[in-house]
Amino acid sequence: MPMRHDFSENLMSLQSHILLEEAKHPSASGDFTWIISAISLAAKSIANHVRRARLSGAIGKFGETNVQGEEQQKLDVIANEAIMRCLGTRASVAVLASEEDDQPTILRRGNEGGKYCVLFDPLDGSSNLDTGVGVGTIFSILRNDPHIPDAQATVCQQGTQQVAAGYVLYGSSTIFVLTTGNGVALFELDPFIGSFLLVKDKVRIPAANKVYSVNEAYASTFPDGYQRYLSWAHANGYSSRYIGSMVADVHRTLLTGGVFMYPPTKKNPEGKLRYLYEASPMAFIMEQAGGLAYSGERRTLEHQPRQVHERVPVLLGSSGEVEKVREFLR
Ligand code: AHM
Ligand code: MG
Repeated sequence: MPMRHDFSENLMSLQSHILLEEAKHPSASGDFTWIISAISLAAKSIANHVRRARLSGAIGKFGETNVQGEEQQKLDVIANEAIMRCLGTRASVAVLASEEDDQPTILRRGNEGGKYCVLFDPLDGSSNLDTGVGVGTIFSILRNDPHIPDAQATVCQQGTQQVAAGYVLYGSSTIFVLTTGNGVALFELDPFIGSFLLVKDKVRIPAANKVYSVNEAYASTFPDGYQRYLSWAHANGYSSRYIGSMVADVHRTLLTGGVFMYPPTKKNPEGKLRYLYEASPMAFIMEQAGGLAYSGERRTLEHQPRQVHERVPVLLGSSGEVEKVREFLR
């Protein structure tokens, strides 16, 4: 009797997934596949460093502050280097912009080529590293306009212009979440074969879940609307979850629903999170999963940044929960 195989459960790597996506666009050149493969290589290297951080002495401060005035951890620097080294040699990358670097790095100008700009936060939530809490890499891919000579002006694009966005969560497992504007796909690193394997395609965020995620210690300095929302949530059976690592908090919100917020505070009147490589890619992922993302009155994706490290307020998550918060903000 011939053997029967179940092809519905075939293994699909991140690489194959991207190749399949590209095949849907007859004009695609494969450049994009190279970029995602570089990010995935960097992610595996970073995951390895994060997993062995204490054993290899990579825990703790690097001894310098970055352009945002934040103290760099050793692993911030290691992660930044890993991404720069993996992406720097790809011919399709024109500009790289990192949370850790003052100015974007121009790799190729004008007719030297380079179709894309890659913006990233190499290791978000790194102040949590010493305690073994999940941290992550966030990235956003934009098209490069070779006619704009200035790197900052090149990357200051609205979130709606993103070609792709994603994050890698270095948690109890290493998770790669990606959108290219055609839904959200979730991959998990199989450490034994060294590949990110597709776990779930077309991820959808639940429309509602009575959970909010915010640093409530700052609540007395939030604008009124947020304070009224929190009082309402307290009276209406809500639960709170806050890790203090955006990638981990957003990932939980994506899978189980609820709302994640970083409102304006007294210390950070514009909010703390950076637009181009934190708020905007996460907003793209949320919307592609059926959720919502706002920065103030405006959809986060419609915000026009003026500076590479610009900060915006963040409100994202389940459509029902985000709308509820917005009722209080009006
Ligand atoms: P970082 O990019 O310097 O790591 O800062 C961003 C992190 C986010 O991961 C997290 O959502 C936020 O800072 C937490 O800030 P706070 O400690 O003020 O709640
Ligand atoms: Mg960050």
